[in-house]
Amino acid sequence: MKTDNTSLHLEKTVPQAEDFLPILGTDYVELYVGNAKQAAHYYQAAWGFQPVAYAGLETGVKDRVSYVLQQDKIRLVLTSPLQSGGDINRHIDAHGDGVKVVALWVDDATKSYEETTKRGAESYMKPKTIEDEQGKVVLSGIHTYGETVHIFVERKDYKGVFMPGFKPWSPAYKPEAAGLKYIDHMVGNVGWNEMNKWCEFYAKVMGFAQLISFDDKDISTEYTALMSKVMSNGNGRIKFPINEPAEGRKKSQIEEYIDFYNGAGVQHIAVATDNIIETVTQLRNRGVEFLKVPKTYYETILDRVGEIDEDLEPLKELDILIDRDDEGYLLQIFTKPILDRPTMFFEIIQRKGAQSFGKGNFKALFEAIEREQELRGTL
Ligand code: TYF
Ligand code: FE
Repeated sequence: MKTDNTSLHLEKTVPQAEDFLPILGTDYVELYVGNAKQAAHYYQAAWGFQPVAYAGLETGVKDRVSYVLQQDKIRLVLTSPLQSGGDINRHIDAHGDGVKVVALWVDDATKSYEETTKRGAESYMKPKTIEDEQGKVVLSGIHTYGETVHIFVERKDYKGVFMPGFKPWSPAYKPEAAGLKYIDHMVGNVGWNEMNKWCEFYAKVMGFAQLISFDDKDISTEYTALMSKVMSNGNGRIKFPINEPAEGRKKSQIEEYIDFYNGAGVQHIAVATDNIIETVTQLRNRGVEFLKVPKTYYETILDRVGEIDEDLEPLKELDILIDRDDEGYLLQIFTKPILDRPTMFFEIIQRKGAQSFGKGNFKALFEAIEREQELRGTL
């Protein structure tokens, strides 16, 4: 595996001025889960998310329940069915708990829908306006990989806590936040040889461009057994790496995901902090489990990344990984899968200039994942 610091650059296939899909940021991420009440408790207790809004029987919704949680700019919606049958149950049966919606915050949800569907996006939801005393929200949606969808959210005329249909939710239990700030990137796993198709989807349908952080010859199949490209929107606020499995010595972690998720889906959500030592200490104390790297990783790390602001000792203690590119360095760590199925996990990332994704850590990271696969007997 080569770990050279090939510079990261954006191939501007779409000049900023012509961005037909301006995105302000990630609006929310909705997971379909088996038991939203308990999932909400987990994200509060373990991750420090704060309760925001609720929809369910008490608000006149009969078939489902949703909890909205927030930490700084990161908003999660946890939704469970209240009845048998229907799309949510079917989604959970097929995939286990997982991300259904990656919602994107836009100024004009109608135009976002028109621009993307006319370029070939498959419609999920025609533009619709929902209203209450706090104002109105316009929503529209398109399909992406697997059963995942993007919903465009236009909320410039809305003052409420989340959106019409939800009421403020303020339970007495409010554990302290853990320093998570915003979603840095969200990664999709797609099937064999499907990476280019989905990268083209983001390029053609959504006007994204590829961030080049390495080229094909840098990828060694010995450890990685995957291929990955990063797609980014015009203003760089949205970054979607796309992985596909590759033939390696052992079963690709991407293939393991696809087997257990029953298809393509969101593999990891990377959340940014500006103090990773503090954040990871908090999360560990609250029961979040992270991948371990051999302590030998730290023996040569400073030769590879040079000087850093942090003391090495706490990073080593917490299994935090370090990488450098020509713009700076980054600190990152990965949780074990957060579900019983070996599917979704989280990454905690602190960027100190570097805009890449930790290529120099791939070998250590993938070996750590392989050790977990070994324990599961899925290699
Ligand atoms: O998002 C990324 O590209 C990094 C590295 O299966 C990575 O977080 C890539 C593939 C993967 C796990 C992590
Ligand atoms: Fe990542």
